[in-house]
This record gives sequence, structure tokens and C-alpha cells, in this order.
Amino acid sequence: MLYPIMTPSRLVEDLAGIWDFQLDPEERGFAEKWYEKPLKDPMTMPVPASFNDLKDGSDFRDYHGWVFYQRRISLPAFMAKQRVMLRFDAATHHANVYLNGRLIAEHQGGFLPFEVEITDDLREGEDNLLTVAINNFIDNTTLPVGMIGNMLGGNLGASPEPKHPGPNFDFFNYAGLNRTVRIYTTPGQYIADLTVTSQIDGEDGTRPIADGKKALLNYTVAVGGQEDPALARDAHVEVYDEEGNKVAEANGLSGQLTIEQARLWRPLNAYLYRIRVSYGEDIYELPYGIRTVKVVGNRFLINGRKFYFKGYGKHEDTFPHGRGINLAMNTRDISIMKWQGANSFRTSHYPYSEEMMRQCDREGIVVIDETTAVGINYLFGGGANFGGKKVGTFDPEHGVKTQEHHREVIRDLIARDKNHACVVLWSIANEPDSSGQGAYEYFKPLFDLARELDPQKRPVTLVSVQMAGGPDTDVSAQLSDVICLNRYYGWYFGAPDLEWSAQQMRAEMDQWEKLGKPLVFTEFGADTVMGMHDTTPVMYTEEYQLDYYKMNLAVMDDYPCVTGEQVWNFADFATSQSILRIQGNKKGLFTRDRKPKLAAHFFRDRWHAVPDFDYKD
Ligand code: E9O
Repeated sequence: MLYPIMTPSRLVEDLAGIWDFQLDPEERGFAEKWYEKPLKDPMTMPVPASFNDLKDGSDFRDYHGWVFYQRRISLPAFMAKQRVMLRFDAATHHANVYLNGRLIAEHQGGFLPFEVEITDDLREGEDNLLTVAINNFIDNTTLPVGMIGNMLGGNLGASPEPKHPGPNFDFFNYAGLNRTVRIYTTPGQYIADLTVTSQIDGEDGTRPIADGKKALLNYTVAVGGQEDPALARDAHVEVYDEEGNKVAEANGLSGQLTIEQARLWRPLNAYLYRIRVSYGEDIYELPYGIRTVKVVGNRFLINGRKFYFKGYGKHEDTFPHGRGINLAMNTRDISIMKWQGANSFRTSHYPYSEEMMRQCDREGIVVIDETTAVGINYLFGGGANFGGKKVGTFDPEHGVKTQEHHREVIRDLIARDKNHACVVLWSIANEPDSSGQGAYEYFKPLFDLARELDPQKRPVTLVSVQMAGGPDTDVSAQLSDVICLNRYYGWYFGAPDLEWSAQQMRAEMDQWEKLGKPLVFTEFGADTVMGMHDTTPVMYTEEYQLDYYKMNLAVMDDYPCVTGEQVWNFADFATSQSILRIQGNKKGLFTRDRKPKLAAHFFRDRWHAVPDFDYKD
């Protein structure tokens, strides 16, 4: 699905603003058809944003169920000749969309875009009532996964029979119209999709590639509307460099473009061409970076050079937007990454906004792109024990349903992000039960699917939880091109004894090293309350976080297969409430408002000294 932009043939109208809003705690909305008329006594609600932190009281913040968003829309008459699309970048997690009282779209999954054509539904010359009913419900068929009794709950004496499943993941279940809602138009015959892959002449990505070589770009344009062979024949593609010079062109809906002297997209030194497609009256433009990605032995190569990931697991999490898109904070975050000498992050634990992906393309930030599959850690094994109660026992029926949805999410993620230069690795899931019974059978088809769908054939991984064990038990050893480990030696395991924790960590690393694959630490971290200090580094102080990191890094530096360190987390973030969470997860190098803790300065020194390429080579 193409990102909506304005071109000489397309208009984009952002529906950002204050909408009407209503919670539906008594579940009357559908019976009373709230979508047919203006909501009664509505609240005000900004779009895009998560609703949770915008009004007061736990009935509101922790609300669970359906909510209704509503506004009026109308389009100027001169646009009547165009095809009109309504696009949601993210509605979290389930959305029913009504126009003038009629259901026009339904979508499951809160972090990927969907769109619906409304050309014939819009009433010309009058207002149209747009209603979006959204449900934040999660259970063991949804991604992310919800369940009774959450993973990090641990609240002794909590209500024994909660009314609904809570998050089986460690971030607040922010919901609503989290990302931009737009109307955009196209001509009746239109460009529906564009796929581009590149090949540097004479290079296979295993040795360093210089600028100035010939690049061959294979492209395919998918089109919609009435089929017209003449239009297809006349479809035209042009490539422009950053100075606006035309450097290649070709005709037809698929073909090859040759750039005689290509500039490569490089981490922290991005270069983007503009690929301009015209098809009949329609024009679309795609920013495109040329680079190679390849795994050879235990090395992760970008443009033929060994890359070392320095960065973070992140969240889309700010106050008071919740998970709502925050372009200003995204820009701050990338600036902070550069201040700190980082070069990458993982989109833990869901696809991030397309605006962020496009910004990473421009700024040269390397991205590990993750699906919404977080919390699937009870489907394969014998379940887990919470307060003496066994939950999540292996249930094949739910396993199959989850896998179906998981396939959709992989398909939609790759369809959305396939052309991004910044994406170098797909993450199929975070911390699943990858050592449990059935894990291989569950994951093998998903890895196959990702490999088949990605036109660029990037490497694929799943991110492993410590409980999954070493390469003998964790199916990631067999399936992943890059081993990604979340490890907490010195925090959840072995704290506060850092010496013993280091020994345990080395013992595990000795096992993984033998695999001969590249290994990235995608999480390691310790909760740290900003401003808490001590001369003896006790847990939760800024001094302990620093010592924890120094110990972990000393171990990692001894293993040549370790080709990346991404701390958990970039910044403190909101979670469900529990005795383990002090107004959220405090493992950030930065506070939630992006002030550096002690360890942030340590990483700044380290990461400016550790090179982006050829580290430990
Ligand atoms: C996933 C991430 O979303 N990994 C978790 C992170 C954390 O800070 C979470 O925020 O907890 C770590 C998983 C560690 C597993 C051991 C749990 C032991 C519970 C007492």
C-alpha cells in the first residue's frame, strides 16, 4: 500500500483535528446505532492520539471495550471526478468504519494501515457523517496478545477473576486513532503499488562497495482502475538524484532502470533517489535508497562491510500522546541517537509510523522492523503459572488462529515497508515461547512466508527471551539468519551479583558462538529511577544501571559474533500497573521526557568510540 502524498494528480486531506468521542461501557452503541446520527453529549478528542491519557480517572485511562469517534467530512465539488480513498494509518486494535450510517470497512490489528474507497459513498454537496468504532480488546487470538494474568503482573491479591484479558506484554495498551487519518484522491486509473529492488553491477554484497558503480533497479508498478494496454505501454518511470538531475528512465509497468554512477545509501550517510512514476494521468513518487544487506558467516554486511548495531529497543510512547504519532518527539529521538553515537533501533514491539520509517530513510538510521507478535509465549508449551493458577495451556485452536493473523501481519508489514532502505532485518516476533512444543511448526512457515514476500530478500529473525534457553532448545538457532537475544544477566537473573551474572552470560555465549551466525543483543537493561543515587551501586540507582551495562558490554566485547548492542530501552515508558513497575518501565537510558541518566553519558562515550563498520574485524 503506497504512502499517501500530494502529486500533480493526487490531493491529500489530513483529517487531524478535534473529533467527537464517546466511550461505550454499557455496550449500547451498536444496538442503538450510534453511527447513524451525531453522538449524544460527546467528549472532545484529538486525532491522531491515544485517548487514554487525555482525560482523567482510571475508568477512562484503563477503559476496555468499544469507543466511538465521529466527525463530519465533505469534499469540494471539483474533486468529484477523482477516486476518493479514506486511509487509516493505525486504528488500535479493531475498527469498524461507517460512512453515513453504513459499514464501509472493518480492520483487525492496531499498527498497520488500511484504506477504503469512498468515491460512491460520499454525498455530493452536503456533509457526510464519518464514525469509527474502535475496540482495544486483546486476547490470545490477537496480536499483540492479551490474557488473564499478565506476564509481569505479579500483583499478589489482585482480583482473582478479572473481567477481561490484560496485556501479555510490558507496555501500556494505548488505543484509539493513534495515527493519521486521511482522505486522498487519485485519477480513476491509478498507480496502486510500486516495488523496487536494486543490484550493483558485478557485486554480490560480500565485499565493500564503492560509490560510482553502475546500479540496476528492477521495478514493478501495480495499477488499478480499468485495464488499458495503451496506458500500460506508456507508463513511464524516471529516477532523479538529490540534486534533481534525471539519472535513469524506462517505459512500461515493469522493467529495469540503469543508474550509471550510483551513490549508495549508507548508515548515517543516507542518499535517496526519487523514483517518479507516471501512468495515464496519475503520478507518484517514491524516495529510494540503494544498498545491499547480506549475512555471511557471523558477519552482518551492509554494502559489503561488517556493520555493528549500536542503539535501542524503542517504543512509540510519549506523554500525553500515548502511542499517538508525535513527529516532534520522533525528530528529537533521532537527534538524541546521533548525539549518542547510535546508528540503529528496533521497532519493538510493533510496526512504527510510516513517517518514522521515511525519516529513518532520510537520516540514515538502520531499522530492525518488528511485527506486532509480542506475548505469544504460552501457545506452544504447557502454559504458565500465575499465582498458582495455570493459564495459557497449549491450545491448538487458538494457536492456529493466532498463526493466521500472524501471517496477515507479516504480509501487511512487508507490503508497507518493503522499499525502505532503512529496514535491514525483519523481526517475526518478540520473546515468543521459541523453545516450547510446537514452536518450530508454528514459526517455520512464518519465516518461509517473510522470505518469499520480501522482494529484497532481507534476513529474518525472531527475538528470543532468556527463558527459551540456548541454541539447543531455542528454534531461533535453526530459523533465524541473525540471532537476536534479550538477556537480563544482572537484572531479572542474578542481580545484584554482577560477577556471577557475567559467568552465566559467558557460559551461554560459549554455546551461541558455536552456531557461526551473527548475534545482536536486542535487549539488555536494568530499571533505574532517575535521581536515585548511591555510593554503593544498589539496584534501581543510576550507578547500578551503569555497572550493569559495563559488565554486559565487557562480556559482549569478548565475542566476535556479537555484531550489535541495542539497549532496553531508549527511554522510560508507560506500562500496565504492577508492583514491578514504578509508574512504568524505568529501563530507559533517558527518562520519558528524554533527559539522560548517568548511563546515557557512558554510552555516548562508548558509541562514539565504537565504529559503525568493521568493529572487532
Ligand atoms: C520485553 C520488553 O517488552 N522484554 C522484557 C522487558 C522488561 O523490561 C519488556 O519491557 O521486562 C524482559 C523479559 C525478561 C523475562 C524475564 C521475566 C522475569 C519476570 C520476573
